Amino acid sequence: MSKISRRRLIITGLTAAAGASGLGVAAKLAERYGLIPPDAGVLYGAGETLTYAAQRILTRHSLAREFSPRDISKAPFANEVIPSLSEEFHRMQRGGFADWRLTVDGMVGRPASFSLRELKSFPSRTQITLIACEEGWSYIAEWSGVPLSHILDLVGTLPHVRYVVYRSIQPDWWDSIDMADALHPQTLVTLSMNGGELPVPFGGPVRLRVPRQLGYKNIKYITRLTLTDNLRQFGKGLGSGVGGTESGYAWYAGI
Ligand SMILES: Nc1nc2c(c(=O)[nH]1)N[C@H]1C(S)=C(S)[C@@H](COP(=O)(O)O)O[C@H]1N2
Ligand SMILES: [Mo]
Repeated sequence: MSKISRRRLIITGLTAAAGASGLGVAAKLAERYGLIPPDAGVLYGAGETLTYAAQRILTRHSLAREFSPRDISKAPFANEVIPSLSEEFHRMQRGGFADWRLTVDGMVGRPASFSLRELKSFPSRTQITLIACEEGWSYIAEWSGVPLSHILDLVGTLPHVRYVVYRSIQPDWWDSIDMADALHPQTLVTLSMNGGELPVPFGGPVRLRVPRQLGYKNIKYITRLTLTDNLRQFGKGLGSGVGGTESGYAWYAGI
């Protein structure tokens, strides 16, 4: 069966099942095709599964909208960082983040740890996109950085990997994305904003920008990427920390 007709079949099936016999059947279909988000069955259950599965089938390759330079917000809003940054962070900040490392481990062929200088030497992509907080505000900015896919190529992901877990220097702030988002060209290990250094309030020196998902998936002060085939071993096993599922927000926050 061709890819398109298989896709159409799955989505028709999901929609019909949700309409006719309720979301439970849709969830069963999604399970058969490996489209279950890690927080399904907890707060959102079948409804979340349907959203995630439908988006994955329909928009796997779609791009988040990119804007033109005149759309860039004059006064971008930096959300308050809670808890405040540690003394370790400020020590590195005083040293121009020369000691900052991004460690990549888990299901990779060649675990690695990159300095900021190394990250800056990698191929870079620049894009003007919108970031939207679930609490209602949004702004548009230009972000540059290394496509996450490039870093994954460097370390070599193992065949059965399913998620990238990304962690911040703030231990409670971590999240994860599936490989469709991890390999997506707009998912950036972000190092710069509006043409300059990425300011600390906006997540500098290193932030993960996932422009196809809501603000809380865009974790600031990234220090570690872990490739895995299951999320149960991280935190409460729901795929994210205080910014996401542990506070009742959906793991998949596609926009
Ligand atoms: N490490 C860390 N990452 C974080 C947060 C945070 O407090 N700490 N806040 C999140 C939330 S809830 C949102 S909406 C966005 C806000 O991004 P902004 O400050 O660029 O507006 O960052 C996300 N990433
Ligand atoms: Mo947010």
